[in-house]
Amino acid sequence: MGMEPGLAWDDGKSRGAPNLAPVGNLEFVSGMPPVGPEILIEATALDDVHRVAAAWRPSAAAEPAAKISAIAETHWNSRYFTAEPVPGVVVGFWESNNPQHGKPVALEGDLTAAGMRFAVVVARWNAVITDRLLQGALDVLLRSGARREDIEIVRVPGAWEIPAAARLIANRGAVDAIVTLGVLLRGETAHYEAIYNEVARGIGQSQQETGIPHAFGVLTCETLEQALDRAGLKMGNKGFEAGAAAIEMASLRKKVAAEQRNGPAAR
Ligand code: DLZ
Repeated sequence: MGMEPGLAWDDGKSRGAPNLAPVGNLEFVSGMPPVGPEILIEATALDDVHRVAAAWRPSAAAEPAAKISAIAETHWNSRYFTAEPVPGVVVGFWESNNPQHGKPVALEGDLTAAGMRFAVVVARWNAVITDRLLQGALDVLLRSGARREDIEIVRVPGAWEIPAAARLIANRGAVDAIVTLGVLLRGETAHYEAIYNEVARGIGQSQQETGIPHAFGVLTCETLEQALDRAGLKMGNKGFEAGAAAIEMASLRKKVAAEQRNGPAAR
């Protein structure tokens, strides 16, 4: 049905197994008061659902009004009513009072860098650009809560040297993520394709083999102007974006480790 399992709950009196979809939640339950529906359907506009259910009820005039209950507050911070479209089949409809409720359960990193350590490996070649990328990366790391003394800046001659330096740092440890920054200009770089392929491959390989997130902030541009646009002018600052990706991946890594220790309840 295209749904993902949500977090099951059990409050001692009743229990449920939610199945979440981006705009819905069909839940099989037991022990629900007062008339004991076994299916709960989450709604985003409960009053409309109540109106439609009342209008749709077959031969509405003949059916007793009790077949559809009034909307009432629940003890779980929601509003709720039940309907019995077929005798013996009771369906509960509910809407949470919390607008964040029922969002799909996702494991994702956040942008909190407090307590994390970073290395920024930055090429000196095309320094007019890479200095701006570095400022962007430092900006997001510091604004997200990293301490200046927990950010190590590692300078290398050119993009070619970035993978080896990143690998040295990753092997040494004592960092939660590495940001790599450089600029390769097609017009000015002999064997441009070969070099950027190798730089990208080497950074990716270091990340995969060490398990430490490596954010990729190596620009590959046709011209200096294009590179400037990506270093704080027309097209944002790719150093800032790489820094944000490093924080998010470091955070994700910590969360996965916490789940391994404590189980998914840590989400
Ligand atoms: C040699 C070179 C050239 C031609 N172009 C660039 C470039 O556009 N961007 C960059 O970061 N580095 C360049 N380099 C230097 C190489 O990356 C490397 O530092 C040298 O070949 C020394 O190994």
